[in-house]
Amino acid sequence: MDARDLVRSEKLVRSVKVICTAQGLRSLRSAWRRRRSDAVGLPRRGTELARVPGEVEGADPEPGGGVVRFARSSLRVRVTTGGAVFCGWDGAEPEPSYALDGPCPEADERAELEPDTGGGWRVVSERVTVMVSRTGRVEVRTPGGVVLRRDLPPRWWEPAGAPGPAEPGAGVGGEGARWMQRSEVAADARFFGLGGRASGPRLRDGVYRLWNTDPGGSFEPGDDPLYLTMPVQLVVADAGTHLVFHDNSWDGSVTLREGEEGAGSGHDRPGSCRTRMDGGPLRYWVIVGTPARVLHGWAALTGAPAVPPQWALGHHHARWGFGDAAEVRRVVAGYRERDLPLSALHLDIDHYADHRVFTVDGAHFPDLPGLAAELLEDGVRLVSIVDPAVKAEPGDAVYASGAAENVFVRDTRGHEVRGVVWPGESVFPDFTDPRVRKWWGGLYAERLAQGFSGVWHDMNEPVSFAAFGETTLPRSARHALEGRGGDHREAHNVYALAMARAGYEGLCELRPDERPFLFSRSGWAGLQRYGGSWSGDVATGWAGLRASLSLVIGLGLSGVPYSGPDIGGFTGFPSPELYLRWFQLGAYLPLFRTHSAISAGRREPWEFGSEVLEHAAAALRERQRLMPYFTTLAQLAARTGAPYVRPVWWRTPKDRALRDCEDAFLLGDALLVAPVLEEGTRRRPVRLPRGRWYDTVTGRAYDGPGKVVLDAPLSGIPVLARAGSVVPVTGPDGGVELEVWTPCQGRKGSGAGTLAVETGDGWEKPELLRFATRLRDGALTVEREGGGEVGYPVRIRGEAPLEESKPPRRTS
Ligand code: NBV
Repeated sequence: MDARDLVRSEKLVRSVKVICTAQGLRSLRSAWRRRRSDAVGLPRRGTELARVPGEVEGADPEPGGGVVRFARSSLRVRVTTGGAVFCGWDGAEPEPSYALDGPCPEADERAELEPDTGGGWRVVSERVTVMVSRTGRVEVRTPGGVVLRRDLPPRWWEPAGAPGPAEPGAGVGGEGARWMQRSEVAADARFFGLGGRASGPRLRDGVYRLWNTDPGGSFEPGDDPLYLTMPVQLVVADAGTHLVFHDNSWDGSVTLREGEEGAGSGHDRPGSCRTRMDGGPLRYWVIVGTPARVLHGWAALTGAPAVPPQWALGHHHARWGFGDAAEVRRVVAGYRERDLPLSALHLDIDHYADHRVFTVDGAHFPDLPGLAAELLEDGVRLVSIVDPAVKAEPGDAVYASGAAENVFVRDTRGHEVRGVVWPGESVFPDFTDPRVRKWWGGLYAERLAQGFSGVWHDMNEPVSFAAFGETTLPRSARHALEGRGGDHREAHNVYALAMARAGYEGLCELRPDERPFLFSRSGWAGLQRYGGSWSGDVATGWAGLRASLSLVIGLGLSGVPYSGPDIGGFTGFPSPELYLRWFQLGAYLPLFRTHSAISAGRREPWEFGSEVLEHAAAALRERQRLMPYFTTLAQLAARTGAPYVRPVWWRTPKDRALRDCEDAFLLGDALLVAPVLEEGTRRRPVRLPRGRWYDTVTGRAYDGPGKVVLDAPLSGIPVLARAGSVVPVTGPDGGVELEVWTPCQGRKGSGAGTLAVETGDGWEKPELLRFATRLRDGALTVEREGGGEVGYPVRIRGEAPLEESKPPRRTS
């Protein structure tokens, strides 16, 4: 029996135990109910007819491109002002969309539809050319004519007698057809993204399902799908980088196959990607450019990432199972007495009365507002878990108010859909209804009154326990879908996104002077507008540690830059070494949070012996020191879409060795972090992008591209700084200082860095100060771009000290 079998049989034993309890019986009943409602509520898939577009018949120009007509379909191509290209089959338009932030971007009037040789059509624009063949093959090319992506003619399977392709918008919000499209990319291309995936960040050959799923128990690399899927992929190849987003929230899958290069024979096998959807429109966006440009374009389309309040960039501590206020006080005192910085403490479902959302267990937490105020004196904020399920009981105040307002999801017969979650039999608000979002947002007033400073959305895939079948709502459950109407097949993947919107907008209204702090387990394209995410229930083990890094990088490349793992893993008992390595990685990730399950071991840094405590304390202090850098990265993410945590190929996507490197990352532009992901490692190879890099502990210089082997003692993981970079840090007196890493000598001897001048946790947009560094004839200068005083103390690091002509010592 291998480890996976063991986990499976443990899960089986658990389900048997669960079924023998009252809650178990409820989940058995609920699973039957779900099966029954789908049996009557879902249309039967009878005879289906397959369709392909057929031969081209003509084209009609429109601003930004036009519509190419085929015998059995049509394709709209529209280049928009930011350079993003929209392709919509069968009359699909960019709107309505859950992903887009506000109205669709304007068409780029300069892009025009022109006839092409061979009966096809093309749209030429500044950054991209789209070629449409006679049979509906679409090629996206660089302005130089290199093909980045070739989408083969799609295929639909539609119920006989369903709305035909001639009906504009068929399939948007309606029954529509299943469809499949195969695409080809360069043989050397690598795939990234698709939301939070445990095996990545490079997405290898396999089928990746698009259906937000609680894996149950915990997950490891290989478990797929997880809580937060989204149909957005980033494809990185020598010829260029592009992003493709299928704006469709139905259940589906993406099958990826990396290409093969013909070892000089010239016969390359292209990489391929097959996207299948169970319904909904076939419409997609393509954005072409450098990784930075592409992510910028993606944020322009789907919204700027919310900037977390400053305190949310510090250390958070959580646990499912803090028994009472006294335990919370003890934990916070433990941090204080050991002089360990702590920004926030999270209360899980056990602080609720009988697990009911928006309540407090008064016996164990008799004066929560008082506790919150007391902790705040120590600079510690309280964050509350918020689950979407509401106990279906007339005496429950939230249920009563929701029932009166008619906010809960109903089945096809008009009855409330009942599921089972922590409080027992529960109902689910329909967040796809603006009216319901407003109602739900108002409920956060209770959380604020209890003294909470932020919220943590959980179980919002949404989960409803089931003894068999899917642990979610019936697919036939009805949803408002912004007034269009539809069912759970279309609403499932956007449920958490809409819940995040409800929470975010509620908090903005209730506390207008402060930026909300919200992070959510599930979500979809656009989640970043409202907050971040976290890894969910990652299994404790070295594999889980690796998976948690993959998730953070993948989410960042999918547009959600703020996330982090449960440090130490959600389940079980990490060894002191594993805990420490997880902690050291977590200190460089946006959400820096220790957390664990109720049955798991403790995660306080002092629980693992004095050596771990000493090194964890050092990691905490380093995080504190880097706070101005993290604040700056949060602002840059909001303005440019660039994630804080970037793959090592971010600036050099043509470096193939870097494209395959998954065990290190760039934190902003300046730092390269190489965590320890294997037991017993005390030295590790680090692949460097081009340029000079300094070991931040020894100050030694290394020149990339190439591989170096660096010490990784228990006291700290390797972190390198880019030559010439300016890293804003907290100085010894508590003020901001600029850490300048000596640029290279000579022509290439320059660098830069940014500081976002902190303005508090309100909405004021901080000024961004940019600094340039230069080393000429041994003299290092630091200047503020645009003139003016540097205004901050400067500390030179690296091997060539100020005013010395000695070039930095080279090592390889
Ligand atoms: O609320 C309890 C847990 C929570 O601690 C965890 O972080 C979530 O991912 N929650 C899941 C529900 C229970 C999972 C077994």
